[in-house]
Amino acid sequence: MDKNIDNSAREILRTNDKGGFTVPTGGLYPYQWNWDSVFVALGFATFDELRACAEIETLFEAQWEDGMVPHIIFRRDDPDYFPGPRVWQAGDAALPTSGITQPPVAASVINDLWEQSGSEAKGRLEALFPKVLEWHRWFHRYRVPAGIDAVIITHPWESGRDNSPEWDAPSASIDVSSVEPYERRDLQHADAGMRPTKLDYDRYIALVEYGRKARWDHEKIATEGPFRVADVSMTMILLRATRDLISFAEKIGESGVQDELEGYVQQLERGASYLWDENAGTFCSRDTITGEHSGSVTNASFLCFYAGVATVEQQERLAAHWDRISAKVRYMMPSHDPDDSTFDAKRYWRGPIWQVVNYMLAKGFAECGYPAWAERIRDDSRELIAEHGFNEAFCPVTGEGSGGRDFSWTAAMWLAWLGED
Ligand code: 9WN
Repeated sequence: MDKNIDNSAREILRTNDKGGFTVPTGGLYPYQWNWDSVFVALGFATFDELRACAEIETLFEAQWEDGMVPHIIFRRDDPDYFPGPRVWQAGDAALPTSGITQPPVAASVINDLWEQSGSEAKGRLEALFPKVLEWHRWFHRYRVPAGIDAVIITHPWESGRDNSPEWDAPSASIDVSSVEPYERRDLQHADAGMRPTKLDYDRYIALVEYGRKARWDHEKIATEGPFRVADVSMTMILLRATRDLISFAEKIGESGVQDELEGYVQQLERGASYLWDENAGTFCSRDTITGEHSGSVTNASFLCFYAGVATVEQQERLAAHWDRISAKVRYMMPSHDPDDSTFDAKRYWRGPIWQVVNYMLAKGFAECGYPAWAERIRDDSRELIAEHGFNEAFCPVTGEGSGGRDFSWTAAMWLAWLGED
């Protein structure tokens, strides 16, 4: 273990800790984000397991009555971020939130944390079980339509992979003509060449305005909204999380939900088939309005291993992509295919590496009989942090940091996954 890096990682979590919840980084993201907090709990657990519980508990404090856990919680208004609570107009007056969700990694992380925790933390994690279950039910009520069986996102931000080229075609028909004037704040904190474009932002805001006008009625948004894409990462993550929720339920004696959860697993396995693009030889997202596959090979395509869902033939096709991509970039795993014309090594989810996705990938590879891939991912991830610091993301060609600095989930990944010998 490198003690200096360990100390810096803990220091970042302490600095970004705003009292029971952590911001992803100062300035650029001054609020609590959903999947960031859950991954951050893994980092806290390495030195303070009760603080780890608090991170997930504060996230679930903002859970909506219908079960949705929102993607941002606005505990106080902060001019550093746009769009803030006044734009979203969601959640309740006491705890304003955004109106959309993010990848449901909670069940998987809680299941892992429970295994390693003492009795007090175990009890607090068990108390989260019904809340996590309600969130999974929300997905199945609103976002996993029969016949598609994969998870639909209604805004690119829900995927957590904001400007992936996977959203380019499905976003093209979003009407941005009536977007109210706005001022971006992200560009005050990060290089414009690393952030989404103005057109991307106009579309993001058009979708927020659509949802606000629909009063965040998710039944309407998911059946009539302008952006309804079956997302490969959401589907693989929810599938994995459901398997982990079944395992957690067994451990804590919650025996009444197994059939329901097994039904969800079967449905999401069918959803994975819906996302398989035979032509491109990969799992990828699919526009449910046009039926078109994105045809893209992304880091999310490889989450099929984490979800335990690829057949032998599918694994062979993905292995060919792995060989091609790993020969092309210095560091694995880029968020987008370097052979694709839309690849952009520094711009957010169009190329850079994200440590939290690498963490899930390595887990899946190790479990599915690809130890060399898991090791490559881990070695590269360690080197990126050791050489370039705790960046939001990293260029897969040079290793250079991109986006925000002193990033909470990158620090957490070091502590929970990369720092050990
Ligand atoms: C919008 C906080 C979040 C991450 C996302 C990442 C980025 C926000 C933004 O930052 O998204 O949600 O403003 O760019 O794409 O995965 O949760 O770290």
